[in-house]
Parts: sequence; C-alpha cells; structure tokens
Amino acid sequence: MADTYTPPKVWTWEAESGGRFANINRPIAGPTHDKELEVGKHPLQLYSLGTPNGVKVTIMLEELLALGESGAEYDAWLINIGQGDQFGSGFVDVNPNSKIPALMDHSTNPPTRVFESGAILIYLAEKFGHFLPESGQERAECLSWLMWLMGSAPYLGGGFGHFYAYAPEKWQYPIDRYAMEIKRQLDVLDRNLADRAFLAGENFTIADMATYPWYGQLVLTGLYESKEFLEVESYKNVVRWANEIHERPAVKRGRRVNRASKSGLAERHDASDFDK
Ligand SMILES: N[C@@H](CCC(=O)N[C@@H](CS)C(=O)NCC(=O)O)C(=O)O
Repeated sequence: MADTYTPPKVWTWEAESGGRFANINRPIAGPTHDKELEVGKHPLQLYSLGTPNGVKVTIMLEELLALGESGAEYDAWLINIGQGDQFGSGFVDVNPNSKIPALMDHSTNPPTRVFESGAILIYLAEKFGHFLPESGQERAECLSWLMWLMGSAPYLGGGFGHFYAYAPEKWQYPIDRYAMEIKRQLDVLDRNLADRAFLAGENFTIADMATYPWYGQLVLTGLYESKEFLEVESYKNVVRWANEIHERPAVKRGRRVNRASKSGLAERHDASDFDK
C-alpha cells in the first residue's frame, strides 16, 4: 500500500484538520475561559451530558434513589461539550481532564471532587453501600469487568466510532482494525453472559451500569449506525442482557438526564422533573 502521509520530524497542531470534533479537540489541557459552575440545593452536583459516559452516572444515581437512598438526590447541570463548556475554569477545577461526567460531593467538608465515570461509580457505590460487592471474589469480578469497560470503550468510541462515523473520509485500515476489535469485545461479553445474568454474576452492579450505555446501546440501537455492519444482533446473550437493563425504570430515567432532546431533561434538580 502506498504511503499517503509522511509524518514531519515534529508534529504541529493544524486546527483545520477536520473531523466531527475538530472545533473542541486541542493538544493542550487547562481552561480556555473563566466560568464558575452553578451549585444547586442537593449535596451531589453532577456536571455532565447524556452521552454513554454521562448516562453511566445518572443511571447509578436513579438506581440509588429507587432503593430509597434519599442522600443520592442530585442536581444535574448540562455541560455542552460541543460549545466548549468543559474548558471553563470551574469545570476544569472539578475535572482537570476536561471531560464529562464530573461530580462534586458537598456533603463532605471540604467538598469532594470525583472525575472519571468509573471512579464516580465506585465512589457512589461505596458511599451508599450498593451495587459493588463488599469483598472477596464477587468484588474482584465486579471491579474486573468495570475496568474492562473503562479500557475497552475507547476502542468503540474513539476508535471504531471515530473512523466509521466521524472522520472526514472513510479509510479501510482503521475501520478494519477497530471493527475487528469491537466484534472481539462483543464476543468477550457474549461468552461471559452465556452462563450468568449480569457481567459480574447474578446481581446487577456498577459493571453493568458502565457497560450497558456502550455495548448495550450498541446491540440494541446500533451506535454509529453500525447495527448491520457489525451484525450486532448475533451476540444473543449481550442482546438479552441489554434488553433487561434497558427496561429498568431507573435506567429509563437515567437515560433522559442532561439531554436537550424532546423527551430529555436538559437539567435535573428534582425527582418530579421527570413528570413535567
Ligand atoms: N474516561 C472518561 C471519558 C470521558 C469522556 O470521554 N467524555 C466525553 C464525552 S462522552 C467528553 O467530555 N468529551 C469532551 C472533550 O473531549 O473535549 C470517563 O469515563 O469519564
């Protein structure tokens, strides 16, 4: 295959390089502008967006509330990543990595910041004592699958999704590479779910909450319009697992938070917001 690009000795930033997220991608960290974050009435303040990474956390909070954990009441503020809200100074103070979701817990003094969706799930599971087994093999299994997701999903979004749906042109090499990897990952999940109800065993845990918005949505709705291309319906155990989670009332509520769509709630400040 002929080379179409020879890398220069030193890479330089060409802001016009194209692609769906060219306007927010940059090679430096830190804030671009001053902007304080709003703080609502509840101890837990979530700064997020209804993407798969954001939905992991709103599912967890709604599941905790469904169990009667009133301390899990939360304000969810919309961070519009397309407009660069993640680079505001207040948001960067909560997440120096400038990505949603980010959580502030004002029930501690001083308030506790938590970023990275996996860390937020563990923090909330430990704070309220649900959805993460306390010890032993079950805990190890849950954390193993949670970390599997945190390491695997970037291949789905940043790898496959980027080159199949968002890149300015279609190139066979990266699409082949990432399609193969995503099918392998789906097979990993399918084999694991062949003889257990949920990823870590017979109980619904934070490993499922983290994985469903990515691989569950992939098999149910075909993220990046790839349903046919990846033959996602052939992963029967994943489809069965995803359908079961999809129908949970708390999951349905969690999916609606921080979405500007008609059925969504751009912001969520109270359980009654869902009825409006
Ligand atoms: N590993 C991070 C990934 C978070 C992430 O990639 N968030 C995306 C939206 S789904 C984001 O905020 N992107 C904005 C940007 O990259 O500027 C996590 O799980 O929290």
